[in-house]
Amino acid sequence: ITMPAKEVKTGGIHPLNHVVNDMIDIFQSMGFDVVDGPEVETDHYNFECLNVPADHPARDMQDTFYLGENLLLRTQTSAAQIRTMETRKLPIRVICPGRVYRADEVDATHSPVFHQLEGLVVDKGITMCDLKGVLEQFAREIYGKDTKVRFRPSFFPFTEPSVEVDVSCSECGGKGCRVCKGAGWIEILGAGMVHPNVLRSCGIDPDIYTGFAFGIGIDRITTTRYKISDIRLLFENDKRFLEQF
Ligand code: 2U9
Repeated sequence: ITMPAKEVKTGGIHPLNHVVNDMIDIFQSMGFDVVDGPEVETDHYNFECLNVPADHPARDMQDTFYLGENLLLRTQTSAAQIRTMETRKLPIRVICPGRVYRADEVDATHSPVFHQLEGLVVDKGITMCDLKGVLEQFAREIYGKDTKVRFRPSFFPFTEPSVEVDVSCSECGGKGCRVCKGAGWIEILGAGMVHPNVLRSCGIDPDIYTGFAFGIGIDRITTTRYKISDIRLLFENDKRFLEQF
């Protein structure tokens, strides 16, 4: 009984969870509910409902792991939001954080398992103005109130029009540095107005209702916030890394 007790090491919160929790707080304060869905999805919910039919070239960019003819590991959390549109009464204002998969090679910035937080708003009279307001507010709360936000035109099959959103680099304030690779801007998310075909596939009349959606890569927000140089550190569970958060 005189032997010294074993040191009890308490667990900590993983950096990804710090970031997800902050993101959830920000969106909940703007009236969003959190929804969840399975990681094993059907081709129908992961692709077909999102305006990506079997022969669409966008399937290439979202190649994933197939568990059978129609079963796969989800490439985005959108399916959970499709189910929300099918079952909930309108208006809808939801976010869906979770793990997603793509058949990517592992390197410092890519992982076949990563994390997203997607959001969806559907109501009468929703415009691009609402999209800009919500995402600017999010960027300022995550990166600080002086953060500048830039919207660039882009393409996604499930949104039209589509944008990619950059924030001014929090390291150099926009001058250009190693963190932003000299650009002064860091890309943080993609977004757009929900494509009428997506609304229609959930039984919502796009002539009456409109909506916007966005997808945020949680791993990227985490690596830029904590200046983590290699995404693999987030998945190796090395205590010497984890105890720093
Ligand atoms: C529904 C309809 C549309 C979600 C969206 C993006 C744009 C996007 C990327 C962010 C970084 C994927 O993890 S990432 O590589 N996502 O750019 N996601 S719009 O659009 C939806 C979602 C749900 C029903």
